[in-house]
Amino acid sequence: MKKKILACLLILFPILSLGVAKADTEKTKYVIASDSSFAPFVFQDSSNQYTGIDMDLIKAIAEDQGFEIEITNPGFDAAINAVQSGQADGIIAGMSVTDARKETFDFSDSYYTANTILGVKESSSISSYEDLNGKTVGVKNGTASQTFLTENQSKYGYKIKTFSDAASMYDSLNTGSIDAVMDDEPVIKYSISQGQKLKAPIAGTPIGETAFAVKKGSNPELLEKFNKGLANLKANGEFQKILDKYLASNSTTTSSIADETTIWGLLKNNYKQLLSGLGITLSLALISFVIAIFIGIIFGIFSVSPYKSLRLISEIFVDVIRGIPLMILAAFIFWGIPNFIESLTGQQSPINDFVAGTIALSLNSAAYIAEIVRGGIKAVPVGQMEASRSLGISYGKTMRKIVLPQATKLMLPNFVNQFVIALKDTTIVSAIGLVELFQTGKIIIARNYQSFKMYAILAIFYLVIITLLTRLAKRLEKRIQ
Ligand code: ASN
Repeated sequence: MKKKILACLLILFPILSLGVAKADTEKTKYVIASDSSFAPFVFQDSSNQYTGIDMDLIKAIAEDQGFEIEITNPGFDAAINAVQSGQADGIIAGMSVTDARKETFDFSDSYYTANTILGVKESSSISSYEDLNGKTVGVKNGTASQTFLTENQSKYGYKIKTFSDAASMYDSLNTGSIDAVMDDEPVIKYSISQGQKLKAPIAGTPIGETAFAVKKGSNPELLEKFNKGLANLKANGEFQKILDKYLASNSTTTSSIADETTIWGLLKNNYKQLLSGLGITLSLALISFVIAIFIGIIFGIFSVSPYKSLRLISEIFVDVIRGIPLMILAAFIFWGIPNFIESLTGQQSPINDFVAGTIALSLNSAAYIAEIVRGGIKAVPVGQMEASRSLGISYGKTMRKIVLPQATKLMLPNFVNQFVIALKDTTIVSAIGLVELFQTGKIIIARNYQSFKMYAILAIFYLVIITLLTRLAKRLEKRIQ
């Protein structure tokens, strides 16, 4: 068994490291990761651009200090992972400075002080922590609020439910599957000011200063530039202007909740984003499927080879890949491997999320395709191979000319099936923060809380695409048959 595992790591490692690009030692541009929905710190405005205190602040500091930035918004937990694995250079996401975090992050000077606070539905009767006994409180994974809840759980006897993003958390509160949420005070208060039917019955508890962070020991110059820039902006009044823009009671920045209450309004405001998400979903599915067919056929043919070693390699590949959930495979490639390489070489080795997603999906589908190919070949009666070999025709030629043409016909319907599965599986890959169609929808919901309509739109998008593609594939299949 040990040998098997070692052999499969040897096979997988070169494949996985293909997509890994070495980072430049001299940085001209910094990748900054942030939350996907944490208004007023970071959220999408009505034209789908990320805005908020954090976005304005990091842009102003970059301009003040003369460096370039690229911002990604995968969500808080994913942003933290991105910085720890070297996918991003820094994180700005209303992030609280805590002692535990100081072990793994270096923090800038503080630019805000936030409390964590309990949010409940307007109609809720919860008015103290004691009322939470037996109730369920939602919280975003990896946040300071989660630490607060965990530390006080035995005292108040509530259950904790963790979410990977704000959208699903607030949705669950709205639908009643959880009784309360714990989040930063400015965030809950901002939602209330934007018309969300929430209230905060208990005074907030301090969770620390809010600051920008880099991975401990890396990018010290970026931290220094941030601090210098922040000091300059505080001195020239720019910083206060940014705060006022989002926090003052007459603040004019609103998300476009009002015009997004109908399906038509949702589509009208977000069609560009949805189409771009759809483009990513289709590219992911198609590219990974082509690669998967290639790898799958090779391993499928290995699996029926007269050579035991080839059969063994194929068996290991299929067993390992089928035995690992796709989401873990994607997280391993996107966060795990760069983290491992960095710990070995000391060099940041970020891998693009699309590349990581494509590799994960390709490997996953390849394992199933290898099985389809094996089944197809096995379904061709052995007599045919024997007859051909007894006529003196080589194994390779018999495979190519006699067995494979018949097997292919048998495999076709399964290929179509596998493609549909691969297309649906793209949604799983959104876990690494890749903004494909599903993630696009979740980001939109995080802004307007229209989960019923938005998920209905997404379901219809997938249904239409999958129906069209299966029809097309059926036609092709008929022609080939
Ligand atoms: N305030 C949260 C934390 O530091 C950050 C967030 O949810 N974006 O954990």
